[in-house]
Amino acid sequence: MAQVQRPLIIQSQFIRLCCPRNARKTPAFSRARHHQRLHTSTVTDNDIVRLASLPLHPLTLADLVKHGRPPLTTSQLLTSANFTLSILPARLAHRIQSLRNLPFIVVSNPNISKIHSNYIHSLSTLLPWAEREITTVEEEVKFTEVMADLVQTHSNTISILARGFLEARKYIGPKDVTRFLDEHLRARIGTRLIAEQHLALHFSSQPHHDVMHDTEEEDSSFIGVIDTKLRPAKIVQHCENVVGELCELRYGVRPHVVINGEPDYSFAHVPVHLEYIITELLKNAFRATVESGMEREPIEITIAPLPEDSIENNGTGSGAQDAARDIDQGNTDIASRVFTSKPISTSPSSDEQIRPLAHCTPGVTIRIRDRGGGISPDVYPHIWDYSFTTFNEDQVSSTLAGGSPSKSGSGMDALSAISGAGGDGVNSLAGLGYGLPLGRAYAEYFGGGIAVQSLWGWGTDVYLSLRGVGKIDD
Ligand code: ADP
Ligand code: K
Ligand code: MG
Repeated sequence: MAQVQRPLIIQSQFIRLCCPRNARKTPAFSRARHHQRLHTSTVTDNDIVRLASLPLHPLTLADLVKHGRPPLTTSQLLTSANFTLSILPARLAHRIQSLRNLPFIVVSNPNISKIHSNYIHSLSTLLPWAEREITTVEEEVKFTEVMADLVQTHSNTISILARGFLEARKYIGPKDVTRFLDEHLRARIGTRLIAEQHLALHFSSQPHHDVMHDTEEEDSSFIGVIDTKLRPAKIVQHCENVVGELCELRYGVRPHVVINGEPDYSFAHVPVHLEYIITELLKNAFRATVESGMEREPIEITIAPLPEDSIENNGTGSGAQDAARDIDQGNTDIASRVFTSKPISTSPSSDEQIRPLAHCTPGVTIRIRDRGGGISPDVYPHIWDYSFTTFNEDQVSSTLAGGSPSKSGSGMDALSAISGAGGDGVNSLAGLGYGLPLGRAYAEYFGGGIAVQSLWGWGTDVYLSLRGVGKIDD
């Protein structure tokens, strides 16, 4: 039986990717865990109300790259640390308040309250640092430990929340859960990005950094968590291997992937975001293809860059998010939305969205086309709800036995997806029901989007649009 290759994105995903292996053994990292209970102060309700009333800093992409290309000088690192510190407490306080606004019986669920206490813990760890400046290298190292702890503490959030909301599903409806999670998980994307950017900048600026990279090329293309020369085709190939092994483990077969369009295209983006999204979309395509007995049909992936001048010419035209919604609502104007030079939206719709740099690379649309039978009209309206899934064990066995699949969504399948090795449903092919909505949250974070179009009885086309996160001057 095939060995499951663990996806890159599991726990501490950014750290693993951005910080070389040896860096993770540095004192800052190994001490971080032990430090966590030491320098904390208790957060009062007043602190939370005060911090949550502060305006959220509208984060820009420029903020992420403004400290320069690694290795940073000491003063650049201090600036990065102070910038990070100036942003995080208010963001954590907002999350705490939003958790507290859930119905009491829901917050009382042990899993949801675990997440609440994680946030209280993180804010307590940060408070002693707030309202002062980090001025020495030693302080910066300590602060980096705090950031490493923060990222680590929140690494299992998704599986814990998923379990919590499943257990509390009698008391809160799916639309309310989706509303909460959409806001919460989008905010979490931003908060992690800020913390992980500082971590990555710190570690890639250490003197021992050079010897740990395999190639110089890899060294030069990263600014913290952003890869300025990210090739989507490379991510697709990696994800195809990971998902293919999961698929083989589950069904004994795997479909193959054909990449066409412009496989050499590269742009500036956050690799782990792209990896998460592509993994989830491939899981869906693989599962549908095998369950409808079409595993001999390839899954076709087209990499279609947007024309270079599409951003400059755009005005305020509709973006990929609008396109995604239009397609959801049955608007058939896909060709003009997705395939032409119609730009991706340039105006962020929420605080959580990072604004691109002034000079954007236009970005790319990746189409994932499968022959897996499409999505039935009764399922289609629910696919963006967190926890909604048509996956269940009966369906798998009846399909494999040649019976007709039953559509249902019992929470038990989601629970088993969460309990699977790796947590967060990462090592399951399906069942958590988070793939599409969370994938879309990642895509929309930088002004992109996901549109799903189903040809019921035939197959599904998924359009993932991503804009370049900025042209970064060398
Ligand atoms: P999960 O995969 O855990 O069920 P998702 O959010 O990824 O959760 O997908 C939700 C549902 O949307 C799936 O259960 C499936 O019914 C449907 N779906 C998504 N992608 C496809 C596809 N390519 N073909 C057929 N159905 C799909
Ligand atoms: K879903
Ligand atoms: Mg899925």
